[in-house]
Amino acid sequence: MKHKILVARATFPDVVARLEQHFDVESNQGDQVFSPAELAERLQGKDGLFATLSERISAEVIAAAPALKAVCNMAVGYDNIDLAAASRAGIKVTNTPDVLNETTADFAWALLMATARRITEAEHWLRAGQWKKWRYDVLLGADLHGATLGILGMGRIGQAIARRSSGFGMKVIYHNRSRLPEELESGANHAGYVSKEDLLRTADHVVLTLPYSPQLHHTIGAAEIALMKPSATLVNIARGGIVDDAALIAALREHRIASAGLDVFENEPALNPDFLTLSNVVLTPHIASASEPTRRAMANCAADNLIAALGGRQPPNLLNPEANRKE
Ligand code: 8YV
Repeated sequence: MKHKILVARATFPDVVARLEQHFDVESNQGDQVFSPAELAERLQGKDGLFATLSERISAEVIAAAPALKAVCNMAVGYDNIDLAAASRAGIKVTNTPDVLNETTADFAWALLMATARRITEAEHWLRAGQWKKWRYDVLLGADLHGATLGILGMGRIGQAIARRSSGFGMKVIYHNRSRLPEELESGANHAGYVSKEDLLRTADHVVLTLPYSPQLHHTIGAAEIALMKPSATLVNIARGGIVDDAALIAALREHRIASAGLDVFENEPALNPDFLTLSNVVLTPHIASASEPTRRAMANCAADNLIAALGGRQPPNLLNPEANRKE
């Protein structure tokens, strides 16, 4: 008999069709966002879950889904899943690393450039009919070339961002939980390791690419923003909650830093409405990985993991090998 799975959100129809070759699939192509109670109900009798970051797989949801054996997230981040509770319940958890590195790094640059050179603000100004004459000081921004780029969180995506900086002749500094091996620092990343404080003090542009965990909640708050240059740009493509949004809004309003480019927010998609009142932010709806080929690769990666996990094989991107085997 085929294993039963739930595909929690709409995804590429061909990926659903692929899953249907292996499983008895309940798919949510209507794209309803399930409440935790609805999710728990849908998981009754399900062996596997194809999840996205919108599904909170809490200890309660796990306890309510005794048949569940695998949760395969279509995301590299997995802060939506209580990994310890899943491991205790013998549930294998997987993510989708690597397939999104380059696309996400491209987007970090798009957001950084739009923010430093005030592209969104300029377009709004133009559309509002304010472009009446040339002026020497209209919409002056910050340079990227020759500037110092600070990358906080130097994992695979951080390194892909660093590699792109050489064309701009930038100096790259980074801070990470652990320092990169010498050959990675001096090679294509050409990045120097500094403390978080030195990074914030020295960088002209700060890009955040660190994964979220409760220990990293509000890694950037009022005190950290106070270390940054008044001319600095802050870009967050990591996760909501890494930045204290209220503190950032206050700093942007008072021009304590120049600008911010944000793809992720606390409580997204219900972002703090005060962001909408500021002209020195570029706001995007969590789309850093959203190129057609990459989102498709992520969906297929999650499907590969699910097929392996329920097929009795080691899933390629297993996050919790400690999960006791559950038959
Ligand atoms: C996804 C992301 O779009 O992979 C991640 O961790 O944040 C994004 O690439 C999102 O998480 C989809 O679930």
